[in-house]
Amino acid sequence: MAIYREDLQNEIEDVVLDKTVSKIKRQNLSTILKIQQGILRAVDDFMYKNGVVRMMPLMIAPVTDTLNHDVEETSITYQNQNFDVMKSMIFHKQLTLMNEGLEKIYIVSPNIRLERAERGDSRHLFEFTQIDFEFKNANMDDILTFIESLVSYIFSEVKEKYAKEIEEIAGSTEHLNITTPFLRYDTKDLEKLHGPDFEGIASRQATQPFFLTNHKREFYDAEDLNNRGNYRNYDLIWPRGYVEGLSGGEREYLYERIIERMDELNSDKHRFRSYLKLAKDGLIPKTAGAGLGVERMTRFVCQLPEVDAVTVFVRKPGEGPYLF
Ligand code: ASN
Repeated sequence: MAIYREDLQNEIEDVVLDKTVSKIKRQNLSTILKIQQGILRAVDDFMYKNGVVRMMPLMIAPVTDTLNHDVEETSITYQNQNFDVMKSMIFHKQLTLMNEGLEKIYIVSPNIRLERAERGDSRHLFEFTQIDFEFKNANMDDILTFIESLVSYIFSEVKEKYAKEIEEIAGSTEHLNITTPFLRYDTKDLEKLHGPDFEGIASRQATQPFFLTNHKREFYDAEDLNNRGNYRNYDLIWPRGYVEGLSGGEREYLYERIIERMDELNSDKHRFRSYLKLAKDGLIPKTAGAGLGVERMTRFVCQLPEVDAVTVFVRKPGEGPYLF
């Protein structure tokens, strides 16, 4: 008997539907979500205590993060204008700090990056949330110190309030015993030492979080003008093989510098014409900041190999069909 396309489609969807229901009903989900809530609560608490003002997230915008890698493009038309889904609020963070009364801001920011199926690995989701923050007149050292305090606070809070849940899911809370300052490595040095998989190797060897500085990537991350070809940006790397959990940088904010970086990276200047006008008028403030991946942090706290193991609904690239 011939199997019709539609029958096959139905059969596949039934299997996926069963998997979806099992994922929602799985035994450890409530524990994971409680721990994640503890993380977010600690973040809000820490930001509040440190005078970092919360703003609400945007989900669509005419310009958004150019990213350092290729994703599937999508466009939403609203009032005859093209909007992109929010890949990160980097430009919105910079512009918000034009306001004279604001020095430090953060957003619990949902981001959509329609990753290609090849990114269907243990650490990518095509939709995720980052704690995205930006400080006026800050430099790399200020931000790295802030991250150390933020992470220490979150871990000590969740250890205190959710020890039972973390032990249940991760077997212990030992991985949350961290000491600051975190070590700082330059990508160039680590690459010399370990070769192309330097981040993975260093993460697997480490038992403490560490910073990886100096990545050549998006035009908005500042180049080190005293050391051209090097960059004033950074990632926080989770130890025990959990790899990158945060990225950020000092920003380019001067018109000539932005143009130089955009030329280098072949960026679409027309798309950024309004941003460039502001830069030309000297209106983009000098800032630095970073974004901390919520699901990746939950994954580390819970010591789960897959980031998609912390989500309620499947958001792993290349795992379609997606039913919900
Ligand atoms: N949020 C990141 C930052 O502040 C940017 C990103 O998510 N690509 O640098």
